[in-house]
Parts: sequence; C-alpha cells; structure tokens
Amino acid sequence: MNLVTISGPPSSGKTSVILKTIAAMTGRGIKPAVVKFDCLYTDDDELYRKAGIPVKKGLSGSLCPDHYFVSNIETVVDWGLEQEYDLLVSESAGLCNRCSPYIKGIRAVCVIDNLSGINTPKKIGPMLKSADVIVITKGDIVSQAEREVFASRVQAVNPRAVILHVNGLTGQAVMSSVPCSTMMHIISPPSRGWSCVSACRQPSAPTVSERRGSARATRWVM
Ligand SMILES: Nc1nc2c(ncn2[C@@H]2O[C@H](COP(=O)(O)OP(=O)(O)OP(=O)(O)O)[C@@H](O)[C@H]2O)c(=O)[nH]1
Ligand SMILES: [Mg+2]
Repeated sequence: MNLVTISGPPSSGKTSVILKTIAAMTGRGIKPAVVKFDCLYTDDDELYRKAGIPVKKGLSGSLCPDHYFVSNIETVVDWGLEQEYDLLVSESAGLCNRCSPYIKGIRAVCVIDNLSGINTPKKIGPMLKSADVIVITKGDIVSQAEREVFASRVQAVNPRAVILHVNGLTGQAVMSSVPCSTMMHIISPPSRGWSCVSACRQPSAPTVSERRGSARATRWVM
C-alpha cells in the first residue's frame, strides 16, 4: 500500500484535488481509501463516501491536529493494510502552522491556493517548507501575472519542491513545470509501474510496509 500525505490550509482545494485524482484512476485496478484529519469539524467524509471511496475521519478537538495525526496514523495504516487498499491518502487541514502532518520517507503534498495571499507561503511553515510536491489551485480565478508571482513566492519558501498548478474543479493540471499532466502521477502506487515520480525528480516513495517503524498509535477517534 502506498501512503500519501496531503495537507494545506482550510478550503485550499485538497478534497477537490484528491477526488479528481482518484476519479482519474478509475479502471486501473487501484483500490484507494482516504483518511481525513481535521480539528473541529469536517463533512469531507460524506463527499468521499458519495464518490464511493472508503473513508475514516478523525477530529483532534483541543489537541494540536498534527500531533493528533502522529498519534493516530499508524492505526489508520493498519486499517488500510487489513483492507488491502493500494493507496491510502491522508488529508489534513493545516491548522497548526508550527508542525506538519508529514512522515519521513512518505510523499508529502501541500495544497495551497492562489487566493490565499502572497505572504501565506511564508506563514504556513513546515507544511509548505518540507513538502515534496506543492499543488497550487484556483489559478482559474486569478490573472497569469498573479499566478506567476504567487508561484515564485511558493518556490522561494521551498526551492526543492515540484510545483503543480491544478484546477480543483476540473482536475486539469496547467502550467506544470514537470512532465506530469495530473496529480495521479504523483500519488499513484509505484508498484503499478506507471508513476512518473522519477520524472518529477522525486525519489520513489517507499510503500507503507517498508516504512513501518516500532512506534504504535495511541488514540483514534472516528
Ligand atoms: N475556482 C476554483 N475553485 C476551486 C478550485 N479548487 C477547489 N475549489 C473550490 O474551493 C472550495 C474548497 O475546496 P475543498 O476541496 O473543499 O477544499 P479543502 O482544502 O478540502 O477544504 P477543507 O478540507 O475544508 O480544509 C470548494 O468550493 C471548491 O469547489 C479551483 O481550482 N478553482
Ligand atoms: Mg477537504
């Protein structure tokens, strides 16, 4: 099973991008599932369920959402392995700008939108700074100049990340600086042999079974 962590500020387009990406995988024999982490409220689980995607959700309440993520992700991974999913996507709203819901060696994708303001890339800390791939959404409602300025602010904060411009409404990738036409290539299980991860200058993501450590999750609320 391939685990991919997708994070980003609230309403940046994470669910839209994930839904479009998974829809693009239809017919390829991949069994995907999603886990949604949020702080106080989410109805994303309903959207995933409606799309026929198995989903779990966890709300951190008064805890730091990223610490809550760390405490629970292994339990979720166990669920994914038991159910024999090929791909487990974790969606987290970045509510704690000091931390990030990323795991060393597991592909980290940050979704940020063109409307969030040109200083937002500097404000959201490790969630953007340590991402392998940055997806910029909502380019359809800003000008070309605004898209370019925003992308350069993003790249200045994280020069090593691959940046993809994706329209969350259509799933189309535009202005990609890499030869990937859709997010599908970023999050697809490498074992299927059609991921263009290497073309994106990203190291091949190890599968979860390769990454399993000894630490155990302590808490999981659904
Ligand atoms: N115009 C436009 N709207 C978009 C795009 N991507 C997402 N949206 C809209 O932005 C809103 C928020 O999108 P979501 O996908 O729910 O965002 P999210 O990051 O999952 O939100 P939370 O999980 O609540 O933090 C929705 O109304 C989407 O239709 C885009 O590329 N262009
Ligand atoms: Mg969402």
